[in-house]
Amino acid sequence: MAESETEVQQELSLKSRPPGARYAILGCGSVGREVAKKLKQRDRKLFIVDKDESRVRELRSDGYEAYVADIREVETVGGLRIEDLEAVLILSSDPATNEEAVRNISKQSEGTSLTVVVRAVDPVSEGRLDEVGASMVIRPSSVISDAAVRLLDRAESAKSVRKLDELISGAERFGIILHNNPDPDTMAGGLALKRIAENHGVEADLLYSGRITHQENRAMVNLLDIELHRLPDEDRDGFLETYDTTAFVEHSIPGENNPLSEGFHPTIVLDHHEVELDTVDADFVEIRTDAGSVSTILTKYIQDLDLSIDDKLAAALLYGIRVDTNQFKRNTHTSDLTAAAFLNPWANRELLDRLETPPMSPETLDVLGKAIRKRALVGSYLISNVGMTQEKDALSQAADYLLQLEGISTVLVYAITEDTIQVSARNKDFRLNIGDVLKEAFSDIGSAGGHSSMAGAQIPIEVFGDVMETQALLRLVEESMTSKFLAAVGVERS
Ligand SMILES: [Mn+2]
Repeated sequence: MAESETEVQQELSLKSRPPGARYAILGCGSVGREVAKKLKQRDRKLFIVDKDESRVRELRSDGYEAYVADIREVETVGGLRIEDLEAVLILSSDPATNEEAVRNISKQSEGTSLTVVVRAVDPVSEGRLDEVGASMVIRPSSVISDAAVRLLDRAESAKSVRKLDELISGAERFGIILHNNPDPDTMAGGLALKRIAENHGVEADLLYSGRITHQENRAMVNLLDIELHRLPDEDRDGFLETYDTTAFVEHSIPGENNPLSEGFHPTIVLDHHEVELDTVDADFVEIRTDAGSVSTILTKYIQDLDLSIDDKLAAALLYGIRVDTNQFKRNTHTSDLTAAAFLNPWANRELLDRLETPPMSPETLDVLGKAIRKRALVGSYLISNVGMTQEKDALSQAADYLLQLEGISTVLVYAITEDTIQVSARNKDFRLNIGDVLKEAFSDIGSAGGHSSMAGAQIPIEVFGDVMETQALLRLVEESMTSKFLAAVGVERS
Protein backbone atom coordinates (compact mmCIF):
# COMPACT_ATOMS: atom_id res chain seq x y z
CA MET A 1 0.00 0.00 0.00
CA ALA A 2 1.53 3.32 -1.12
CA GLU A 3 1.88 5.68 1.87
CA SER A 4 1.27 9.43 1.38
CA GLU A 5 3.99 11.76 2.50
CA THR A 6 2.11 13.25 5.42
CA GLU A 7 1.01 9.84 6.70
CA VAL A 8 4.60 8.60 6.68
CA GLN A 9 5.73 11.79 8.41
CA GLN A 10 3.08 11.60 11.10
CA GLU A 11 3.68 7.91 11.66
CA LEU A 12 7.44 8.27 11.91
CA SER A 13 7.39 11.42 13.93
CA LEU A 14 4.89 9.98 16.36
CA LYS A 15 6.77 6.70 16.73
CA SER A 16 9.74 8.01 18.62
CA ARG A 17 11.32 11.24 19.86
CA PRO A 18 14.93 10.00 19.41
CA PRO A 19 17.49 10.46 22.31
CA GLY A 20 21.04 11.85 21.79
CA ALA A 21 22.40 13.87 18.88
CA ARG A 22 19.98 14.57 16.05
CA TYR A 23 21.35 15.33 12.61
CA ALA A 24 19.72 16.16 9.30
CA ILE A 25 21.14 15.60 5.84
CA LEU A 26 19.68 17.87 3.21
CA GLY A 27 20.32 16.62 -0.33
CA CYS A 28 21.21 12.96 -0.34
CA GLY A 29 22.95 11.90 -3.54
CA SER A 30 26.06 9.68 -3.48
CA VAL A 31 27.94 11.97 -1.05
CA GLY A 32 24.93 12.21 1.28
CA ARG A 33 24.56 8.46 1.15
CA GLU A 34 28.15 7.88 2.26
CA VAL A 35 27.77 10.34 5.13
CA ALA A 36 24.48 8.75 6.17
CA LYS A 37 26.12 5.32 6.28
CA LYS A 38 28.94 6.60 8.50
CA LEU A 39 26.62 8.47 10.86
CA LYS A 40 24.35 5.44 11.12
CA GLN A 41 27.34 3.39 12.28
CA ARG A 42 27.82 5.96 15.01
CA ASP A 43 24.28 5.44 16.12
CA ARG A 44 23.25 9.05 15.55
CA LYS A 45 19.57 9.96 15.10
CA LEU A 46 19.42 10.91 11.47
CA PHE A 47 16.81 12.61 9.32
CA ILE A 48 17.23 12.85 5.56
CA VAL A 49 15.50 15.31 3.22
CA ASP A 50 15.66 15.15 -0.54
CA LYS A 51 13.37 16.38 -3.32
CA ASP A 52 13.59 13.11 -5.27
CA GLU A 53 10.72 10.77 -4.26
CA SER A 54 12.26 7.58 -5.61
CA ARG A 55 15.50 8.32 -3.77
CA VAL A 56 13.54 8.87 -0.56
CA ARG A 57 11.72 5.59 -1.01
CA GLU A 58 15.01 3.82 -1.54
CA LEU A 59 16.45 5.43 1.61
CA ARG A 60 13.40 4.37 3.62
CA SER A 61 13.72 0.82 2.39
CA ASP A 62 17.32 0.95 3.67
CA GLY A 63 15.99 1.90 7.06
CA TYR A 64 16.61 5.65 7.01
CA GLU A 65 14.05 8.20 8.20
CA ALA A 66 13.77 10.15 4.95
CA TYR A 67 11.38 12.81 3.71
CA VAL A 68 10.60 14.37 0.35
CA ALA A 69 10.97 18.18 0.45
CA ASP A 70 12.74 21.10 -1.21
CA ILE A 71 15.88 21.52 0.88
CA ARG A 72 15.83 25.30 0.29
CA GLU A 73 12.56 25.62 2.22
CA VAL A 74 12.81 23.06 5.01
CA GLU A 75 11.40 24.26 8.34
CA THR A 76 10.72 21.02 10.19
CA VAL A 77 12.12 17.49 9.87
CA GLY A 78 10.31 14.49 11.33
CA GLY A 79 8.21 16.81 13.45
CA LEU A 80 11.30 18.60 14.80
CA ARG A 81 12.08 22.27 14.24
CA ILE A 82 15.48 23.07 12.73
CA GLU A 83 16.70 24.57 16.01
CA ASP A 84 16.02 21.27 17.80
CA LEU A 85 18.75 19.62 15.75
CA GLU A 86 22.45 19.45 16.64
CA ALA A 87 23.70 19.68 13.10
CA VAL A 88 22.52 20.05 9.53
CA LEU A 89 24.62 18.77 6.61
CA ILE A 90 23.79 20.30 3.24
CA LEU A 91 25.24 17.95 0.65
CA SER A 92 23.45 18.31 -2.68
CA SER A 93 25.50 18.60 -5.85
CA ASP A 94 23.92 21.92 -6.87
CA PRO A 95 25.83 25.07 -5.65
CA ALA A 96 22.86 27.46 -5.91
CA THR A 97 20.55 25.10 -4.03
CA ASN A 98 23.12 24.62 -1.28
CA GLU A 99 23.58 28.37 -0.94
CA GLU A 100 19.81 28.90 -0.69
CA ALA A 101 19.51 26.08 1.82
CA VAL A 102 22.27 27.58 4.03
CA ARG A 103 20.56 30.95 3.94
CA ASN A 104 17.23 29.33 4.95
CA ILE A 105 18.71 27.18 7.75
CA SER A 106 20.85 29.94 9.26
CA LYS A 107 17.86 32.33 9.28
CA GLN A 108 15.86 29.80 11.33
CA SER A 109 18.70 28.87 13.68
CA GLU A 110 19.83 32.38 14.54
CA GLY A 111 21.03 32.53 18.13
CA THR A 112 21.24 28.75 18.49
CA SER A 113 24.36 26.53 18.49
CA LEU A 114 23.28 24.60 15.43
CA THR A 115 26.22 23.39 13.32
CA VAL A 116 25.66 23.93 9.60
CA VAL A 117 28.03 21.93 7.40
CA VAL A 118 27.76 22.56 3.66
CA ARG A 119 29.38 21.04 0.64
CA ALA A 120 30.99 23.50 -1.76
CA VAL A 121 30.61 22.12 -5.25
CA ASP A 122 33.05 24.54 -6.86
CA PRO A 123 35.73 26.96 -5.62
CA VAL A 124 33.60 29.97 -6.67
CA SER A 125 30.76 29.31 -4.25
CA GLU A 126 33.11 28.42 -1.39
CA GLY A 127 33.57 31.98 -0.14
CA ARG A 128 29.89 32.89 -0.47
CA LEU A 129 28.81 29.93 1.68
CA ASP A 130 30.75 31.34 4.64
CA GLU A 131 29.05 34.69 4.17
CA VAL A 132 25.51 33.27 4.19
CA GLY A 133 26.04 31.51 7.52
CA ALA A 134 27.66 28.13 7.10
CA SER A 135 29.60 26.97 10.19
CA MET A 136 31.84 24.73 8.10
CA VAL A 137 32.38 24.51 4.34
CA ILE A 138 33.59 21.27 2.77
CA ARG A 139 36.14 22.38 0.14
CA PRO A 140 36.53 19.73 -2.58
CA SER A 141 40.11 20.80 -3.37
CA SER A 142 41.37 20.25 0.21
CA VAL A 143 39.32 17.07 0.72
CA ILE A 144 40.64 15.52 -2.48
CA SER A 145 44.21 16.65 -1.89
CA ASP A 146 44.13 15.22 1.67
CA ALA A 147 42.79 11.96 0.33
CA ALA A 148 45.42 11.89 -2.43
CA VAL A 149 48.29 12.32 0.02
CA ARG A 150 46.80 9.81 2.45
CA LEU A 151 46.40 7.20 -0.27
CA LEU A 152 49.92 7.85 -1.50
CA ASP A 153 51.29 7.38 2.02
CA ARG A 154 49.36 4.17 2.31
CA ALA A 155 50.60 2.93 -1.06
CA GLU A 156 54.18 3.79 -0.20
CA SER A 157 54.11 2.07 3.18
CA ALA A 158 52.35 -0.94 1.63
CA LYS A 159 55.08 -1.15 -1.03
CA SER A 160 57.79 -0.79 1.59
CA VAL A 161 56.38 -3.41 3.94
CA ARG A 162 55.86 -5.78 1.03
CA LYS A 163 59.54 -5.42 0.13
CA LEU A 164 60.60 -6.09 3.73
CA ASP A 165 58.27 -9.09 3.92
CA GLU A 166 59.68 -10.53 0.68
CA LEU A 167 63.25 -10.13 1.93
CA ILE A 168 62.40 -11.96 5.16
CA SER A 169 60.32 -14.68 3.47
CA GLY A 170 63.34 -15.56 1.31
CA ALA A 171 65.68 -15.99 4.29
CA GLU A 172 67.27 -19.33 5.20
CA ARG A 173 68.78 -18.15 8.50
CA PHE A 174 67.76 -14.73 9.78
CA GLY A 175 69.99 -12.93 12.25
CA ILE A 176 68.26 -10.01 13.99
CA ILE A 177 71.01 -7.85 15.52
CA LEU A 178 69.91 -5.66 18.42
CA HIS A 179 72.01 -2.66 19.48
CA ASN A 180 74.59 -3.07 22.26
CA ASN A 181 73.21 -3.54 25.78
CA PRO A 182 69.69 -4.06 24.42
CA ASP A 183 66.89 -1.90 25.82
CA PRO A 184 63.11 -2.52 25.67
CA ASP A 185 62.67 -0.77 22.30
CA THR A 186 65.30 -2.73 20.39
CA MET A 187 64.17 -6.00 22.01
CA ALA A 188 60.49 -5.39 21.23
CA GLY A 189 61.42 -4.41 17.67
CA GLY A 190 63.43 -7.62 17.36
CA LEU A 191 60.52 -9.71 18.65
CA ALA A 192 58.17 -8.12 16.11
CA LEU A 193 60.61 -8.79 13.26
CA LYS A 194 60.82 -12.37 14.49
CA ARG A 195 57.00 -12.53 14.33
CA ILE A 196 57.10 -11.42 10.69
CA ALA A 197 59.68 -14.14 9.96
CA GLU A 198 57.66 -16.76 11.82
CA ASN A 199 54.75 -15.99 9.50
CA HIS A 200 56.89 -17.43 6.70
CA GLY A 201 58.23 -20.29 8.77
CA VAL A 202 61.64 -18.58 8.86
CA GLU A 203 63.77 -19.21 11.95
CA ALA A 204 65.18 -15.99 13.40
CA ASP A 205 67.75 -15.45 16.15
CA LEU A 206 67.93 -12.33 18.30
CA LEU A 207 71.60 -11.42 18.55
CA TYR A 208 73.27 -8.84 20.75
CA SER A 209 76.51 -7.66 22.28
CA GLY A 210 77.32 -5.96 25.58
CA ARG A 211 75.42 -6.55 28.77
CA ILE A 212 71.86 -6.54 30.06
CA THR A 213 72.19 -4.90 33.46
CA HIS A 214 69.42 -2.31 33.61
CA GLN A 215 66.62 -3.80 35.74
CA GLU A 216 64.07 -2.75 33.11
CA ASN A 217 65.93 -4.72 30.44
CA ARG A 218 66.60 -7.69 32.70
CA ALA A 219 62.94 -7.79 33.77
CA MET A 220 61.83 -7.73 30.13
CA VAL A 221 64.09 -10.63 29.15
CA ASN A 222 62.87 -12.67 32.12
CA LEU A 223 59.18 -11.80 32.07
CA LEU A 224 58.85 -12.32 28.32
CA ASP A 225 61.27 -15.20 28.34
CA ILE A 226 63.14 -13.71 25.39
CA GLU A 227 65.69 -16.03 23.82
CA LEU A 228 68.77 -13.91 23.14
CA HIS A 229 72.06 -15.06 21.63
CA ARG A 230 75.21 -13.19 22.57
CA LEU A 231 77.52 -12.45 19.66
CA PRO A 232 80.89 -14.17 20.13
CA ASP A 233 83.79 -11.91 21.14
CA GLU A 234 86.01 -13.41 18.44
CA ASP A 235 85.34 -13.48 14.69
CA ARG A 236 81.87 -11.98 14.85
CA ASP A 237 81.75 -11.36 11.12
CA GLY A 238 82.56 -15.05 10.52
CA PHE A 239 79.78 -16.03 12.90
CA LEU A 240 77.35 -13.74 11.12
CA GLU A 241 78.22 -15.27 7.77
CA THR A 242 76.12 -18.26 8.85
CA TYR A 243 73.08 -15.99 8.44
CA ASP A 244 72.04 -15.23 4.86
CA THR A 245 69.78 -12.41 6.03
CA THR A 246 70.51 -9.94 8.83
CA ALA A 247 68.77 -6.94 10.31
CA PHE A 248 69.89 -3.98 12.44
CA VAL A 249 67.13 -3.00 14.85
CA GLU A 250 67.45 0.50 16.31
CA HIS A 251 70.94 1.13 14.98
CA SER A 252 72.16 1.74 11.45
CA ILE A 253 75.95 1.97 11.07
CA PRO A 254 78.36 -0.96 11.57
CA GLY A 255 80.52 -0.19 14.60
CA GLU A 256 78.13 2.39 16.10
CA ASN A 257 76.21 0.92 19.03
CA ASN A 258 77.07 -2.53 17.71
CA PRO A 259 80.39 -4.44 17.61
CA LEU A 260 80.51 -5.05 13.89
CA SER A 261 83.34 -4.13 11.57
CA GLU A 262 83.04 -1.23 9.19
CA GLY A 263 82.47 -3.31 6.06
CA PHE A 264 79.61 -5.34 7.44
CA HIS A 265 76.54 -5.18 5.14
CA PRO A 266 73.21 -5.88 6.86
CA THR A 267 70.21 -6.81 4.68
CA ILE A 268 67.76 -4.68 6.66
CA VAL A 269 68.17 -1.52 8.75
CA LEU A 270 65.32 -0.23 10.93
CA ASP A 271 65.84 2.79 13.20
CA HIS A 272 64.36 6.04 14.48
CA HIS A 273 67.64 7.85 15.20
CA GLU A 274 68.80 10.67 12.98
CA VAL A 275 71.61 9.60 10.62
CA GLU A 276 73.07 10.65 7.25
CA LEU A 277 71.02 8.37 5.02
CA ASP A 278 73.73 8.01 2.40
CA THR A 279 76.03 6.51 5.05
CA VAL A 280 73.57 3.65 5.64
CA ASP A 281 74.31 0.66 3.43
CA ALA A 282 71.66 -2.10 3.32
CA ASP A 283 69.15 -3.69 0.90
CA PHE A 284 66.23 -2.30 2.88
CA VAL A 285 66.47 0.86 4.97
CA GLU A 286 63.68 2.41 7.02
CA ILE A 287 64.82 5.23 9.30
CA ARG A 288 61.91 7.25 10.60
CA THR A 289 62.73 10.23 12.77
CA ASP A 290 58.99 10.96 12.85
CA ALA A 291 58.64 7.98 15.20
CA GLY A 292 59.72 8.06 18.84
CA SER A 293 60.65 4.36 18.87
CA VAL A 294 61.46 1.47 16.56
CA SER A 295 58.56 -0.38 18.21
CA THR A 296 56.26 2.16 16.56
CA ILE A 297 57.70 1.33 13.13
CA LEU A 298 57.36 -2.43 13.67
CA THR A 299 53.81 -2.08 14.99
CA LYS A 300 52.84 -0.42 11.70
CA TYR A 301 54.42 -3.32 9.78
CA ILE A 302 52.46 -5.85 11.82
CA GLN A 303 49.29 -3.88 11.06
CA ASP A 304 50.06 -3.44 7.34
CA LEU A 305 50.83 -7.18 7.04
CA ASP A 306 47.62 -7.89 8.94
CA LEU A 307 49.46 -10.34 11.21
CA SER A 308 47.85 -11.58 14.40
CA ILE A 309 49.60 -10.33 17.52
CA ASP A 310 49.66 -12.14 20.87
CA ASP A 311 49.31 -10.35 24.21
CA LYS A 312 53.02 -10.75 25.02
CA LEU A 313 54.25 -9.14 21.80
CA ALA A 314 51.65 -6.39 22.15
CA ALA A 315 52.85 -5.74 25.71
CA ALA A 316 56.50 -5.73 24.60
CA LEU A 317 55.88 -3.23 21.76
CA LEU A 318 53.74 -0.97 23.92
CA TYR A 319 56.43 -1.06 26.60
CA GLY A 320 59.10 -0.22 24.01
CA ILE A 321 57.12 2.85 22.91
CA ARG A 322 56.41 3.96 26.49
CA VAL A 323 60.03 3.63 27.62
CA ASP A 324 61.49 5.47 24.62
CA THR A 325 58.94 8.30 24.84
CA ASN A 326 59.13 8.34 28.67
CA GLN A 327 55.41 7.64 28.89
CA PHE A 328 54.64 9.90 25.89
CA LYS A 329 56.36 12.89 27.52
CA ARG A 330 59.44 12.93 25.31
CA ASN A 331 59.96 12.95 21.56
CA THR A 332 56.43 11.63 20.92
CA HIS A 333 54.86 11.68 17.46
CA THR A 334 51.35 10.94 16.17
CA SER A 335 52.63 7.61 14.87
CA ASP A 336 53.61 6.59 18.43
CA LEU A 337 50.16 7.36 19.78
CA THR A 338 48.48 5.59 16.87
CA ALA A 339 50.63 2.51 17.44
CA ALA A 340 49.95 2.58 21.17
CA ALA A 341 46.21 2.88 20.55
CA PHE A 342 46.37 -0.20 18.31
CA LEU A 343 48.43 -2.22 20.82
CA ASN A 344 46.62 -1.22 23.98
CA PRO A 345 43.60 -3.54 23.70
CA TRP A 346 45.85 -6.53 22.93
CA ALA A 347 48.57 -6.00 25.50
CA ASN A 348 48.75 -8.30 28.52
CA ARG A 349 47.95 -5.86 31.36
CA GLU A 350 49.49 -7.80 34.16
CA LEU A 351 52.68 -8.31 32.20
CA LEU A 352 52.86 -4.61 31.33
CA ASP A 353 52.44 -3.65 35.00
CA ARG A 354 55.25 -5.95 36.03
CA LEU A 355 57.48 -4.67 33.20
CA GLU A 356 56.87 -1.07 34.28
CA THR A 357 57.66 -1.67 37.93
CA PRO A 358 60.76 -3.83 37.80
CA PRO A 359 62.47 -4.44 41.12
CA MET A 360 65.45 -2.08 41.55
CA SER A 361 68.83 -3.71 42.22
CA PRO A 362 70.89 -2.50 45.18
CA GLU A 363 73.69 -1.58 42.75
CA THR A 364 71.36 0.69 40.81
CA LEU A 365 70.28 2.35 44.04
CA ASP A 366 73.95 2.98 44.89
CA VAL A 367 74.53 4.67 41.53
CA LEU A 368 71.45 6.85 42.03
CA GLY A 369 72.73 7.77 45.49
CA LYS A 370 76.18 8.68 44.19
CA ALA A 371 74.78 10.69 41.29
CA ILE A 372 72.63 12.69 43.72
CA ARG A 373 75.50 13.27 46.15
CA LYS A 374 78.09 14.14 43.49
CA ARG A 375 75.92 16.62 41.58
CA ALA A 376 77.38 19.99 40.60
CA LEU A 377 75.09 22.80 39.44
CA VAL A 378 76.04 25.50 36.93
CA GLY A 379 72.98 27.63 36.40
CA SER A 380 70.29 25.24 35.15
CA TYR A 381 72.90 22.66 34.20
CA LEU A 382 73.53 19.67 36.49
CA ILE A 383 76.68 17.62 36.00
CA SER A 384 77.39 14.50 38.08
CA ASN A 385 80.46 12.30 38.03
CA VAL A 386 79.47 8.91 39.48
CA GLY A 387 83.07 7.63 39.39
CA MET A 388 83.76 3.95 38.78
CA THR A 389 80.79 1.58 38.35
CA GLN A 390 79.65 -1.53 36.47
CA GLU A 391 76.01 -0.35 36.44
CA LYS A 392 76.13 1.52 33.14
CA ASP A 393 72.37 1.34 32.66
CA ALA A 394 71.70 3.02 35.97
CA LEU A 395 73.19 6.24 34.58
CA SER A 396 70.20 6.95 32.36
CA GLN A 397 67.87 6.40 35.31
CA ALA A 398 69.93 8.78 37.41
CA ALA A 399 69.77 11.36 34.62
CA ASP A 400 65.97 10.96 34.30
CA TYR A 401 65.64 11.27 38.06
CA LEU A 402 67.87 14.35 38.45
CA LEU A 403 66.10 16.17 35.62
CA GLN A 404 63.20 16.54 38.01
CA LEU A 405 65.29 18.74 40.31
CA GLU A 406 63.88 22.24 40.63
CA GLY A 407 65.61 24.83 38.45
CA ILE A 408 67.39 22.20 36.39
CA SER A 409 66.82 21.97 32.62
CA THR A 410 69.76 19.84 31.47
CA VAL A 411 71.51 16.92 33.18
CA LEU A 412 74.79 15.18 32.37
CA VAL A 413 75.64 12.04 34.34
CA TYR A 414 78.76 10.02 33.59
CA ALA A 415 80.89 7.23 35.00
CA ILE A 416 83.88 5.07 34.15
CA THR A 417 82.84 1.49 33.39
CA GLU A 418 85.68 -0.87 32.46
CA ASP A 419 87.64 1.01 29.78
CA THR A 420 84.96 3.50 28.72
CA ILE A 421 83.43 6.70 30.07
CA GLN A 422 79.68 6.27 29.71
CA VAL A 423 77.64 9.46 29.44
CA SER A 424 73.89 9.83 29.77
CA ALA A 425 72.20 13.20 29.28
CA ARG A 426 68.64 14.48 29.57
CA ASN A 427 67.24 17.86 28.60
CA LYS A 428 63.97 19.76 28.79
CA ASP A 429 65.24 23.13 27.53
CA PHE A 430 63.59 23.53 24.10
CA ARG A 431 66.33 25.88 22.91
CA LEU A 432 68.87 23.09 23.27
CA ASN A 433 69.36 19.83 21.34
CA ILE A 434 71.34 17.71 23.80
CA GLY A 435 72.25 15.22 21.06
CA ASP A 436 74.03 17.97 19.12
CA VAL A 437 75.64 19.32 22.31
CA LEU A 438 77.17 15.95 23.16
CA LYS A 439 78.39 15.54 19.59
CA GLU A 440 80.07 18.94 19.77
CA ALA A 441 81.54 18.29 23.21
CA PHE A 442 82.79 14.72 22.86
CA SER A 443 82.79 13.44 19.25
CA ASP A 444 86.46 14.39 18.93
CA ILE A 445 87.35 11.87 21.65
CA GLY A 446 84.50 9.30 21.35
CA SER A 447 81.08 8.58 19.86
CA ALA A 448 78.10 10.71 20.87
CA GLY A 449 74.57 11.33 19.66
CA GLY A 450 70.83 11.24 20.38
CA HIS A 451 67.75 13.44 20.29
CA SER A 452 66.93 16.95 21.50
CA SER A 453 65.78 15.57 24.90
CA MET A 454 67.99 12.55 25.47
CA ALA A 455 71.46 11.56 24.36
CA GLY A 456 74.50 9.50 25.25
CA ALA A 457 78.21 9.23 24.61
CA GLN A 458 80.97 6.65 24.97
CA ILE A 459 84.58 7.80 25.38
CA PRO A 460 87.45 5.31 25.51
CA ILE A 461 89.41 5.93 28.74
CA GLU A 462 92.70 5.63 26.83
CA VAL A 463 92.21 9.17 25.48
CA PHE A 464 93.29 10.32 28.94
CA GLY A 465 96.63 8.59 28.50
CA ASP A 466 97.98 6.13 31.04
CA VAL A 467 97.16 7.82 34.32
CA MET A 468 97.45 4.88 36.69
CA GLU A 469 96.39 6.54 39.92
CA THR A 470 92.56 6.29 40.07
CA GLN A 471 91.89 9.54 41.92
CA ALA A 472 94.13 11.46 39.54
CA LEU A 473 92.34 9.85 36.60
CA LEU A 474 88.92 10.70 38.03
CA ARG A 475 89.96 14.32 38.56
CA LEU A 476 91.34 14.54 35.02
CA VAL A 477 88.17 13.01 33.59
CA GLU A 478 85.96 15.32 35.64
CA GLU A 479 87.96 18.38 34.63
CA SER A 480 87.81 17.54 30.98
CA MET A 481 84.16 16.37 30.86
CA THR A 482 82.96 19.49 32.69
CA SER A 483 84.91 21.98 30.61
CA LYS A 484 84.07 20.31 27.30
CA PHE A 485 80.37 20.16 28.17
CA LEU A 486 80.12 23.71 29.46
CA ALA A 487 82.03 24.99 26.44
CA ALA A 488 79.60 23.17 24.15
CA VAL A 489 76.61 24.82 25.85
CA GLY A 490 78.43 28.15 25.79
CA VAL A 491 78.81 28.61 29.55
CA GLU A 492 81.92 30.49 30.74
CA ARG A 493 83.49 28.72 33.70
CA SER A 494 84.01 31.10 36.66
MN1 LIG B 1 64.40 3.53 20.57
